[in-house]
Amino acid sequence: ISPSIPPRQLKSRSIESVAHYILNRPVSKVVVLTGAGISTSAGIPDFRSPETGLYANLSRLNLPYAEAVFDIAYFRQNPEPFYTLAAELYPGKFRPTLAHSFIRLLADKGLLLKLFTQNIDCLEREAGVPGDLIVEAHGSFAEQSCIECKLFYDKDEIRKHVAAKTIPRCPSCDGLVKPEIVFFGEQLPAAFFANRMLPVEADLVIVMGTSLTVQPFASLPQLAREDAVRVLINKEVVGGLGSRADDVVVLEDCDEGVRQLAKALGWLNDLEALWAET
Ligand code: CNA
Repeated sequence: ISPSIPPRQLKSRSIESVAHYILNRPVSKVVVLTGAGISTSAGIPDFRSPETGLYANLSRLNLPYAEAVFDIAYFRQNPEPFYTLAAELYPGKFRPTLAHSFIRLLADKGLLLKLFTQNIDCLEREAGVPGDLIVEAHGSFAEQSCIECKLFYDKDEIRKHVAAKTIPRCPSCDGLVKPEIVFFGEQLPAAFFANRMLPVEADLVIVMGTSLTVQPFASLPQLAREDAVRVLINKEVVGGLGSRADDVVVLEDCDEGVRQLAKALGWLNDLEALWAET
């Protein structure tokens, strides 16, 4: 963090100044970049938090290395660890967090240009963020297909397999079926590449709950223009955020960070009402 650089767009590097910037500029293009940290308060562990993250708790799966559970080459040989984990993480069990509702609120106010999420839990959709404003950069559990012939696989069928802890196979070629979440070694969805330059258009980029370690997603904040404001709400400083004049770093829990921002905007009641409905 470089607090010595004086801000240019903001009066000070504070949440209150960000709220003033949003309300008075007027800011109309907000890009939000999220990761697993916005869903931990829903009860879904992230990957890399030291004690609670999935990577610290995978010994029961007997993996050669933690990332193997999401590695396409390993999945071909042994899909069981992934399906064991999928049963625990499968959408439908979790409630969106206040941070998800804040993104919905930005959309409702007509400010959200795009949400890029690395999450696969579909909680943004469940919070009511319109689908056309979401780029699921690492795919999601929303669809599934055969990894060999790519045949689409039925949602109810995969749910049955996940619940029964059996491995779904393609009815056409007997290949393994996998939810369309992006594994290490796989290409990101076309929607990511079609939208990846949008941060250049943003007046405000909000980064929340991500370690920014997975490329190419991790490069998105750098695309923000120098005259745009960038806000990081995270438990730790990541991705060099804080280094620019108009960067604001909020080292807080995501829900607490959005609560503070909503309060400064005069939107706290709207936010809490939205969240109560989900
Ligand atoms: P990560 O690498 O585990 O990093 C999480 C970041 O969030 C870390 O910097 C934490 O300090 C921070 N953090 C955790 N909890 C909070 C909190 N409550 N408030 C503020 N900050 C917090 O996860 P990334 O998303 O950066 O890594 C990318 C991977 C994680 C993607 O490929 C995802 O598919 C994958 N993932 C997704 C989910 C999900 O969908 N909910 C869960 C676990 C992993």
